[in-house]
Amino acid sequence: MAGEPQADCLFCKIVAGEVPATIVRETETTVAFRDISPQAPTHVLVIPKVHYANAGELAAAEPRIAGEVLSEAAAVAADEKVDGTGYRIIFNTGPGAGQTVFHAHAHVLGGRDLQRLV
Ligand code: IU
Repeated sequence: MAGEPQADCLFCKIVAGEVPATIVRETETTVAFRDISPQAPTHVLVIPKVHYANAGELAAAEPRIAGEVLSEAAAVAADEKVDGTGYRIIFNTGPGAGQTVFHAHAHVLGGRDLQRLV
């Protein structure tokens, strides 16, 4: 069922503590942990504890939690002290945009110059 943990989902397993991750922040509804393959000095993923395949589905079903993912992403940037210089929040949404893990997540990237994308 939508929002329920999925047995084959890596990020649901991180939420459940069944797969290790370096957790940097946690709230009642979100977890933030370091990306296993960092693309910048700061590369943290912020995920909702509930399972939705991507950010669009999360926002449609649980707009309050989607907002909390965003505010936690900003809090990560402040914790990592990249908010002064600038940072990027990315939601890859769908395989054509490079999404590889189908549990909604925000990438928080910072600590180096980030090329303008659009
Ligand atoms: P994507 O937007 O779905 O491509 O991002 C998935 C991210 O999850 C990607 O940056 C991976 O490096 C990261 N990741 C992880 O942190 N730990 C894992 O065990 C796996 C992927 I698999």
